[in-house]
Amino acid sequence: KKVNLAVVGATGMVGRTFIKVLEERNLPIDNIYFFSSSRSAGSTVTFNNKEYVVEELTETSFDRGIDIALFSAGASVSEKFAPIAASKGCVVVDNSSCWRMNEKVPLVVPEVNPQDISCHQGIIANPNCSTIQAVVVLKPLHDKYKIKRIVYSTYQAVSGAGHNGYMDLENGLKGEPPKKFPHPIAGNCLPHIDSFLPNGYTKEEMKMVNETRKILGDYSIRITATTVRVPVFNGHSESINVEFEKQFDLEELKEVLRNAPGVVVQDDVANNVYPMPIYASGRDETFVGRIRRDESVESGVNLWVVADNIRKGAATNAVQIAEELIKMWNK
Ligand code: 11C
Repeated sequence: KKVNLAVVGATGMVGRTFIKVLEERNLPIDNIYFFSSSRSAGSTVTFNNKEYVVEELTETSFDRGIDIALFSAGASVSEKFAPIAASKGCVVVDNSSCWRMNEKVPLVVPEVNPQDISCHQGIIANPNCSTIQAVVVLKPLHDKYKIKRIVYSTYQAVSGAGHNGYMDLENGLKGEPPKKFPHPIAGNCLPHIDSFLPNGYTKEEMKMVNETRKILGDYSIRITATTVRVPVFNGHSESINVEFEKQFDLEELKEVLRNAPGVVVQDDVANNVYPMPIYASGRDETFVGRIRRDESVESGVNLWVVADNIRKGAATNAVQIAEELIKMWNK
């Protein structure tokens, strides 16, 4: 069966990447529609060499037999329009933070918990970018060695903050003051992503804690996080310290990661080989390296994990969810 597909938030950074990834992966699409806020409506996008006019998103946008809608237009748009779309029989794959922790909404990374897709009630949430790349690597290790505790420290690119974040770095490198971030990002690090919560953590940090547990389906894992914006244009990097319940052999652990879906091991320090954001940018895989035993605990490992936050961290993951849905329908 071919599907009718919609992209909501078609003109944003993730929206444009949706279009690229949809072209590359060649989904069985019958009709495709592009929506945005009234501000960008009327502009055009090109999909498979054909021009489409971006329509304003309204309450009647989904009254035309749309099977799947990929949303990336912010949490308030998702909050209002995802239930409307779902009520018309459309399955929403939502990239915002709005529905992720809702008990009725599966939070899915296809390499990790594809089985959760089948429980959807019209909305499937796409996790936060920094969570996605972490769990792709952690899932096979959790299955084999059972994770007890995770310490995340992130080095996140400005593209995660959208076009305005990107421009703050570009203009900051020319000496201009920031507009998006509260401080200059060029030549700087900001230990501050999203807003601060009463517990002193940022929302980004708590997303990593809560989403990781939900996706791995294990609320016994203890997790803490520090998330930092760094002057990198695209590609998030993460230092992940993991403590296991079981003992492990380091060579075997590396082999587990080499065999993990969506994971590429880049770990040859003698030749200066390790993952880096400038090379992960534009790719769909998650890269892991600097794999070494944490000698301060009984059974622990340190990992360096890098991925393209706009592709695997957002657009690619959402399109993979759509592919899984289509597979399910065509069974
Ligand atoms: C960042 N992770 O890098 C954020 C962007 O919850 O979808 C994505 C925010 C989200 O700034």
